[in-house]
Amino acid sequence: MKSINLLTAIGMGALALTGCAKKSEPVKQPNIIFIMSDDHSYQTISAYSDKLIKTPNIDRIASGGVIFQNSFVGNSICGPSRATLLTGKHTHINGQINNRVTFDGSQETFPKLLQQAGYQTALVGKWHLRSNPTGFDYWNILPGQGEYYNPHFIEMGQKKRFEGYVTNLTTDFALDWLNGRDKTKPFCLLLHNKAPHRTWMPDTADLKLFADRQFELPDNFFDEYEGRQAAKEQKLSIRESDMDLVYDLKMADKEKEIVTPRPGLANGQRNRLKAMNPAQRKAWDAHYDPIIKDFKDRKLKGKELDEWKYQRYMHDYLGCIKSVDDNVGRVLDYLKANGLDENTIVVYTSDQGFYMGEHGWFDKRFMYEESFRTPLVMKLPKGYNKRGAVKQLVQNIDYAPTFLDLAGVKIPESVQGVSLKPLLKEGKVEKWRDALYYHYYEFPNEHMVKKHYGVRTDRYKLIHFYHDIDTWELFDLEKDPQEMHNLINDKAYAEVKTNLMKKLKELQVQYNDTDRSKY
Ligand code: SGN
Ligand code: CA
Repeated sequence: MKSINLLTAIGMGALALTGCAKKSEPVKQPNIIFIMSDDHSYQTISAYSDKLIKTPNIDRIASGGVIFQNSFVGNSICGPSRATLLTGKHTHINGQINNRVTFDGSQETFPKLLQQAGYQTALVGKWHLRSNPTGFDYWNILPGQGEYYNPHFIEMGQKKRFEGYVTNLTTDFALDWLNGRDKTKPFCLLLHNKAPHRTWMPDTADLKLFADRQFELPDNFFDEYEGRQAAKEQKLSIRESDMDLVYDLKMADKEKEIVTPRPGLANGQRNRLKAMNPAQRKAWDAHYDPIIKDFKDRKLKGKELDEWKYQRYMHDYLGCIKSVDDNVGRVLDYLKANGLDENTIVVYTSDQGFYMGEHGWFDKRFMYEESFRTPLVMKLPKGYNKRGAVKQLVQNIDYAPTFLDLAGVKIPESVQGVSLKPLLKEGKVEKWRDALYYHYYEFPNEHMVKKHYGVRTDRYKLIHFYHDIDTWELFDLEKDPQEMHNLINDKAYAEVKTNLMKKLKELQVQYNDTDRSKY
């Protein structure tokens, strides 16, 4: 075995380069594996907190490098986040302000620049940008949101259905590409999971994993949104029919006695079950049928029903994470077995954060912490010796310039993010940004989160909700990390407010977001 590994290693240009490098020197043109899941909250990664689940493989990435404690997105929703990843620009600049518009694939992106610098580039899994991917030597994407069971993939324009579970299949395709790639060139692989996106359908192997766990409700699960009008008027509540019993929580009883307000949704979930093969369906029903029966017998109401919904949600969401983590393990094992361990940076992140019942919610979109933040861990290649927590404020506009910088490619002037490279080496970083900018646009639409923009510093956050309302919110994150007390009219915070207003204006000028007439 050893000699085969050695032969493979010798065949690899990038590794050959490192072979000549001195011990502590960074690898020239490291390989890049960027794993991004869809809607994976930092609350459900044990490198951040093991209160809800253990994710040993994602944690392996963190322990081989760094864990960003203050990592954020610029617009907490899928398409916008992905366009920002590719361009290093906020969404009002790259045009992808919401999920409804089509990404302009003719613009400059980091995969295109890496290709020009000699990298092979590939994209596998969720894409959700409507136009065909550009800048990739190979792509194999899910159409739209993709399906969990027996999904279609579109491989370089050819649509085909595959039998199996989406997270396993996505990783299979990624590893197949790695195996077949031109081993004389460095590579950049984007592996984008569908999971754990709604409707949170775990693999049959993982259905029962959390069945016996009773999760504690978040302290602010029964939030009444005092002083926060936009929070009151959203439609992403677990406690309301926004979280549908049949669609989201799988109570698709055969008798069709459980009727929910949006029959279209229920039908959607029933159709998903019909698309399963007999073995998948058998395992599925063996798990859910007794839960459905018990649910019908108990006739829950009020807070008991709310709490039951929360438990069901957690069980299914966390079941999806288990498969994501297992598949991250497969990628790490592959790198190790193929001698790619030392010259590859492995990044794990999500397209945004997600609510695990905080404020009573699921979904994302708001600039409140749970969805504004996103997990970010990196296993670092040789020569990047920083380990443990990174505290600086970082944002998804920074990914593209970071990868370009690591590859030794000049970062275009028009890129709005900054390279994180200085944070990946030991030693003090003297100057760093002191505030982040955020802007969300998808209103009115599903979940009814109002348009808003805002600024966050280490300690404070200021948000302006606009369009059909005009409200401001100010939070002291040190005293009120759950963002329950809007201090906008609190005299004691008058000076803080003035400074934040000023900072917000500066950021809008810096990022060229002063003209809101077009939104
Ligand atoms: C779908 C979901 C929403 C979700 C959006 C955006 N509904 O519309 O709950 O907010 O995607 O998610 S579903 O009925 O289709 O599941 S995103 O991550 O793709 O931006
Ligand atoms: Ca998402």
